[in-house]
Amino acid sequence: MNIGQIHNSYEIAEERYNQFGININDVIEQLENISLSINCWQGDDVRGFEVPNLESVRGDILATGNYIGKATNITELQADLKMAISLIPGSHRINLHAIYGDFEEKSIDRDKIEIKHFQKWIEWAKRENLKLDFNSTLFSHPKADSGFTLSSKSPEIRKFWITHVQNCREISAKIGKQLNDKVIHNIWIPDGSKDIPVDRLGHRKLLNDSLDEIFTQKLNSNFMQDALEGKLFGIGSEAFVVGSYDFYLSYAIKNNIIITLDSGHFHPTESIADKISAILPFVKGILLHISRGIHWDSDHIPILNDELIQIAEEVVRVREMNKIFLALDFFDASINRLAAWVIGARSTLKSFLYSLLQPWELLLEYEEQDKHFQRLALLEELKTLPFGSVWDYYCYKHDVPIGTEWFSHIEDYEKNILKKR
Ligand code: RNT
Ligand code: ZN
Repeated sequence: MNIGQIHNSYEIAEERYNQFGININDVIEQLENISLSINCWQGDDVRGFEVPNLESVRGDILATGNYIGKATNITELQADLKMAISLIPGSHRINLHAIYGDFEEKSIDRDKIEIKHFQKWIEWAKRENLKLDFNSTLFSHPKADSGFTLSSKSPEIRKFWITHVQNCREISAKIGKQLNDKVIHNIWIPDGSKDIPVDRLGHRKLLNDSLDEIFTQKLNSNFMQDALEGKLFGIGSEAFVVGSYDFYLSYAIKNNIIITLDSGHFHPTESIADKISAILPFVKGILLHISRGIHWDSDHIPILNDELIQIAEEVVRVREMNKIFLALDFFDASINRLAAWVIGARSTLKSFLYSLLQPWELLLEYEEQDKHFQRLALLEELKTLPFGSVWDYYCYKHDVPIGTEWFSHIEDYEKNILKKR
């Protein structure tokens, strides 16, 4: 696309949106403040760099596909991320999991990880001008094979995982200190059972106690904050999930902790968009895991569909960006993994741009005056306004490829680098 065309289309869009009282330059500024925490685990199908490299026996984390070129070490993953980020407009964060440390070919168990194992990431983040987030990893490990970690009935197993999470919290705070930033540390556990248990309460009491013990460790809240992520079911935990949404929402409210809402973690017709305004007044914050479930929590690449738009609209409408954090959470091993990041991130950013380009005051006025056909018709009208021209301009402004121009970057990288791995 030539630059003249981009400018012309942008000017037409400026006028069209102006007719509805929307200043697209202001909108672009707002979009620039939207930062996504990009999931490093899309780069290698959630395998990580531990020695030995263990697979989840339960399948709750299940990447299907065998596309060539997955990253096998930190250097490769950093190079892949750098390439993908260069095709995503705006400034974003990288979300790490504890299994992505620099373990130097040594077997370092989860209860032994330290900040030194993540120093390579910190130095890289400094060089690339990126911020980091962090996750404890309580899956793909023999001590998670029974199906229970923090809620296990075995005191040794619980102790092991409590130590792991405490190490991860400390690492998060140290990353935050070195990058002068507040790192979000997210906890998701696979705990649950395939079949109907008789002691749900017992496991939930143990999870409560383990979390209480974890949070007795006081860290500098300027550098890290915790988030808790529940789930409806997993493969291997169909009948019972200890850390359900009800459990964590209650715990998060009681203990002033961020709650994580993953768009794949609810009943298929239940949308996390509606939950935002319902719980935001009561929680410290909401971390969104943007994902796309097809029939189940399948972690497909997010696309610009109604569900994603509704989530972005609600985030924009509640107007409390300081309490809402955005992260991507998907893993597709059947497609070029860098392209997966680019598609997921660009679609998510598009959903925010689309939501920001709405005449909120006018829509509200219609609603409050019971002008319901006008509200519905205007929302429909917005769908065909030249939002794509604003998106193209946004990419141009941020010096990333416009439209399909990014394909060739990925194709070359695949040919020259991924195919040779
Ligand atoms: C699992 C959760 C969790 C993971 C990542 C890898 O169902 O969604 O967030 O996907 O931590
Ligand atoms: Zn998630």
